[in-house]
Amino acid sequence: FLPTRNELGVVAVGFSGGQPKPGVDAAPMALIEAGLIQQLEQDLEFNVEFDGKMHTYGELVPADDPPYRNMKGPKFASAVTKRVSEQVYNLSKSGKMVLTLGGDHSIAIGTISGTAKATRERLGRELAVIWVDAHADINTPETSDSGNIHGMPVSFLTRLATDENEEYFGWLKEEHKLSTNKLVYIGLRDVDKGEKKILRDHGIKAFSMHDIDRHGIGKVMDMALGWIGRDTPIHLSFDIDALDPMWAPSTGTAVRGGLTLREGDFIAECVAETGSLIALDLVEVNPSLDEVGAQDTVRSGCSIVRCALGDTLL
Ligand code: B3U
Ligand code: MN
Ligand code: MN
Repeated sequence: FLPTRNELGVVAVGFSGGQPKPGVDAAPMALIEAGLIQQLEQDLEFNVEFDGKMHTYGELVPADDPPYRNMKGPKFASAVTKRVSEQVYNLSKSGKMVLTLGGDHSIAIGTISGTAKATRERLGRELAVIWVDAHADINTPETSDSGNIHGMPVSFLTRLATDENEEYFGWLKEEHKLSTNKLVYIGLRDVDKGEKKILRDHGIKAFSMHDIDRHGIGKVMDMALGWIGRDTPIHLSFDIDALDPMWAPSTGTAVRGGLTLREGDFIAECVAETGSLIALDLVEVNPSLDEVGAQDTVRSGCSIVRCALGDTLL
C-alpha cells in the first residue's frame, strides 16, 4: 500500500483562521524559502509535485461568519478544510506521499479526512493517526473555552463532534473519519479539563511528556507504533509546538517543558522506519512571533519533515 517510491505531493496551506494570531499563514513560504523542497528533491531524491502556490483560499471567504456553536470563524474554516481535503485526497488517491505545510492545526480536518478517504478507496483500510503536539486538539465546540477551531480538529475527525450543516463541517462524511482507537498522541502537556475527560472516556492512547520522561522516547515510540500495529497506513500530524520553545519559539501557543529537537526528529525517524507513512502535516510555525527565533523554528520544522520522509543520520 506504500506510496509510490519517492513520489511526493506538496500542498501549501496559508490558513490562520483556526486561531487568532496572524502570521501562521506565512509558514509555508518561510519553509519553502529555507529550501525544504530542494532538500527533499536533492538530498532525498523525491519527485515533487507542487503547484508552486501558497493557497490562501481568498475565494472562499464568506460574506459573514458569525460564531456558531461557540466556534470562531466556522464557515471559512469549514470551506477551507473541505478544499484542502479534496487537494490531499487527489494526491493520495494517485498513490503519492502527501506533505501539507500549514497553517494552523485546524487544517488537519482537511488533510486527514482526505487521506482517510483515499486510503479506504485505494486499500480498503482504515488509517492510523499519530498526533504530535503539546495540545490534544480534541475539544468539541461545546467543551472549548477559546472557541478556536485549531483546538477541535480531532473531535471532528473522530465523530466526537458532528454537524448536519454542510457549511459547518457537515461535509465530513463517514469515509473521512477515523475511530478513536486508531489515534495516538505524543508530547501532550497542556490539555484542557474537558479534553482529559474525553481522552479518558474513550480510552484514547496518549503519551504525555510525563510518559516520555518515565520511559524515554525510544520505548514510547515502540509502544505507540505497537498500538497502531504493523502494516497500518500512518498519517503523521506534527504540531511544531510539541517541541520545546527552546527549539521552536515561533508558534502561537508555546508551552515549556517540551520535546527536544532530537526527540522530535526521532519520532519522525521511527515513523519513517515503519515504511507505512502515507502523509505528513507540519503546522503552527508562525515566523512573525518571536522573530529572533523564527529562523530556528523554521529550521526545526524542515528537520522534522526531512526525518519523517526518510532522511537518516548514517
Ligand atoms: N486547548 C486550548 C489551547 C490550544 C489548543 N491548541 C492550541 N492551543 N495550539 C484550545 O483553545 O482549545
Ligand atoms: Mn495542534
Ligand atoms: Mn499545539
